[in-house]
Amino acid sequence: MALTDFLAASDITSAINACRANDSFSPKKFFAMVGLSKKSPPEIEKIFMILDQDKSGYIEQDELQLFLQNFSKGARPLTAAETRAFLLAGDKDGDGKIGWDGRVTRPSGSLTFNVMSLILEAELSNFALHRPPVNSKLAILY
Ligand SMILES: [Ca+2]
Repeated sequence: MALTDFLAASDITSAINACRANDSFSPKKFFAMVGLSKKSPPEIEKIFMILDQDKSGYIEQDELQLFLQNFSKGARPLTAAETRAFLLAGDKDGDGKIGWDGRVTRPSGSLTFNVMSLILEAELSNFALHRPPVNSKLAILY
């Protein structure tokens, strides 16, 4: 299974070209351009599994750094700053890696306000289709 099974090659090319310059990568913009924003949760889960190259169940920093190369082999690695920003946007529980279920398991006080709002924004888009378990921190927030 490859990402090109889910995404249009022309969209991938445009998205990769749009972030050619170092430090021009924005996860949100990239996801929109490549068509990921329009995918259903089961499709996104399959894509997640491709990005999780070592099948650890999480996308760790080294996998994030090579994120673009999943889409196009010749793409550049993300810079340290981009990798860190991406991790902050997607690491919903502050454990230093991005998980698929993304439940908030730490007290919200351990996260800065900015990170929290990014998390909530990301969670809100999932929430309609993926209701969190009643005992999760997230369920309390809602
Ligand atoms: Ca992994």
